[in-house]
Amino acid sequence: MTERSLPSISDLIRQRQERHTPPAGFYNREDLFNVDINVFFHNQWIFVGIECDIPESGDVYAVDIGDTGILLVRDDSGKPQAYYNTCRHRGARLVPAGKSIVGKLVCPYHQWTYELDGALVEAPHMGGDLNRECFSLRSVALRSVSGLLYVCLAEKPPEDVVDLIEIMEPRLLPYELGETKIAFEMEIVEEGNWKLVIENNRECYHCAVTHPELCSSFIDLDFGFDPEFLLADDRHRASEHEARYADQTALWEREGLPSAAVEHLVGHATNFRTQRLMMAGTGESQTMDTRAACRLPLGRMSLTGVGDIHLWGHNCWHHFMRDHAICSTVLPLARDKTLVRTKWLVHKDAVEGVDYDLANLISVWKATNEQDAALVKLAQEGINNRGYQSGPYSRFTEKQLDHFMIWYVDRLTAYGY
Ligand code: 3BY
Ligand code: FES
Ligand code: FE
Repeated sequence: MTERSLPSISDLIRQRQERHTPPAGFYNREDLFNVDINVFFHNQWIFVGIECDIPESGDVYAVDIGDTGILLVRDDSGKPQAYYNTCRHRGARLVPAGKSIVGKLVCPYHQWTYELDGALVEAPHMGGDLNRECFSLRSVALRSVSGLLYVCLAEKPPEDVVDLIEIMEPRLLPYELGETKIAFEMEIVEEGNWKLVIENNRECYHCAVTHPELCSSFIDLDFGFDPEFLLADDRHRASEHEARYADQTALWEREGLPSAAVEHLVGHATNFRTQRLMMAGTGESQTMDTRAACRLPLGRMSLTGVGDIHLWGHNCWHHFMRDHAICSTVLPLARDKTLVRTKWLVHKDAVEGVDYDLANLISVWKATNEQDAALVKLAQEGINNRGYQSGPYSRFTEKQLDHFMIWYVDRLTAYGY
C-alpha cells in the first residue's frame, strides 16, 4: 500500500473486528504511533518509577516519554516531585536521562538554577527586573501509589487514578515499598510496537511452551492463575480451579490481605487489573525452586504464604511477593521499538551475597523477559508481512487481548479519533 492510499486513523479503527487481531496498521503506522504517544503516554497516567529510584533528597531520575522528558526528584522536605525536563530560559534539557544527584537543579546552558521545589533562584545576566516567580519549573502531575510513581502530562489528568490508589494502597501497604531498594535493573529494547509488548503480557497461551522458568513458579503447569487463562483442554478443571482460588482468596482476606481480582479495563479511563495469585511449590516466590530468594522479607507480614499480587497497567506490569517484587515499565521508542525496563526490589537492608543471591533472585523474570522479547519480535515481523491477515483470539486464553483493544479504541475515540 502506498502512503497515499492509507485509510484515515478513524477508518483504520473501524476496520477492527471484535475478537480478532486488528489491522497491521495498529502496530506499524507512523501516524498512529504518534497518536499513541499523545493519547496513551502524554494524556494517560503512566508508571515511570518507584520511590526507591530517588531514595534521598537531591536524587534525580529523568525519564523520556516520547519526545518529552520529565524528571523525578526528591525535594528537601523528602517529597517526590516531577517536572518537565526543560529549562525555563531557552528550553535546554536540564538533566540527562537516568539517575543523578544534585544540590540544586542547574541548567548546563546558562546556569539558571532551580531549587528542588522548582523555584528559580539564580538567573545570571537577566537583570533585577526578571520576575523569578514566573519562571519556576513546570510541574507534572505525580501520584505515588504506595511507592509506585505514576505521572500524567495531560492538562486534566484522568480522575479515576483515585480508583487505582484506593484499590492498590491496602494491597501494597503491608509490603512497605518505602523500605525497599533496587537490587537489579534490566533494560531490553524490544523490536515491536508497545501494544504487542502489553498484549503479550496479558495472555499465558504462550507460557507453557515458552516460559519453563515462569511456569515452575505458578500453580500447576497446565493451570492458569485465573480460570479465564485455563487452556481449552483444561476447561473441565475450571470449577476445581475456581474452588481452590475461592478458598485461598477467602483465607487471605480473612488475614486482612485484600486478594480478589479487580479489573478496571473496558469502560475505565485508567486501565488496570490486580489479583493475588497462587504460586506453585512452596508458594513463597517466583524463583526456580519456589523458595524465597531473599532472606529479609518485605514489610511485616506474619503470614508466609501471601502469594503474588500482580498489577497490570497499560504501560506496566508488577509482581509483589513476600521476599521481593518486580516492576516493569513499557516506554515506546518508535512504532516498532519499545523499551522494557524491569526492576527487582528487595528490603533496603538486604545484602547481596548474604541475604540473597542475585542470579537466583532474577532467574525467573530475566529469562521470561528475554523469551517474551523474542516473541514480540516475531509478532512484529509477521504483522509487517504483506500476507498478514487478522486472526481470531482464543475465547479461553486471549479474552484479555480483546479487552485491551476495546479499551484502546475507546480511548482513541474519547480523544477524538
Ligand atoms: O500477568 C501475569 O500474571 C502473567 C505472568 C506472565 C504473563 N501474564 C499473563
Ligand atoms: Fe537553561 Fe539558558 S537554556 S539557562
Ligand atoms: Fe510471556
